[in-house]
Amino acid sequence: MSTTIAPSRRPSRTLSALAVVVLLGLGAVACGDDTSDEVGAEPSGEAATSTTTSTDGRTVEVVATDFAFDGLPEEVPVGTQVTLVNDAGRELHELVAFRLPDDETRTAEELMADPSALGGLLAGAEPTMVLLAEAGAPQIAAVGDGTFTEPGRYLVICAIPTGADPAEYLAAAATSDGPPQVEGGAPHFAHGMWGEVEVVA
Ligand SMILES: [Cu+2]
Repeated sequence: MSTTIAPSRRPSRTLSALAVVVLLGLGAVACGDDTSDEVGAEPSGEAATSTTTSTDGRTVEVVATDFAFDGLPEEVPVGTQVTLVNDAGRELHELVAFRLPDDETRTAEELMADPSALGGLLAGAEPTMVLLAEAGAPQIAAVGDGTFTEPGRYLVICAIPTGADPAEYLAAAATSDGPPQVEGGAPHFAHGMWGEVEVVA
């Protein structure tokens, strides 16, 4: 179950921690599959959001690029709804948010720099939000609807395997309970596609 990402570029200890995170992300996608069609067809968010942040401060458009989240705010009020737009040429991207435990003092930067700590933290953790988007296509809300409903610090990552075929990945995620068996390299967060958001009451 740890063979879904290419092992050639990373030490095995790092790889196993990354694999844990990838598995978590993929599992979330599979579980939320049955709601994806309705959300993907929901048009109302497009007219309501501007290129960055709407005037009410309650909706935020995050643009996924290769490999970063543009427009991801450092701090938002609780109730803020995020939408994901994929502005990359080809890669599938996702926005997966994990609420960090209240007693977790390490920053996202510190966690991302220590794969074993990251793996330990996220093992058994459920993401509160999973949004996916193919390039130029409406987002798929696989977990939640993009709304941060609870105050706290959130780690945001994209764990899509680099180079994975978007259609193949989504099809595999929709038809399996486990991780999709698709070709791909290291998860996008290994290239820096991650961030931290503080949600305040
Ligand atoms: Cu990505």
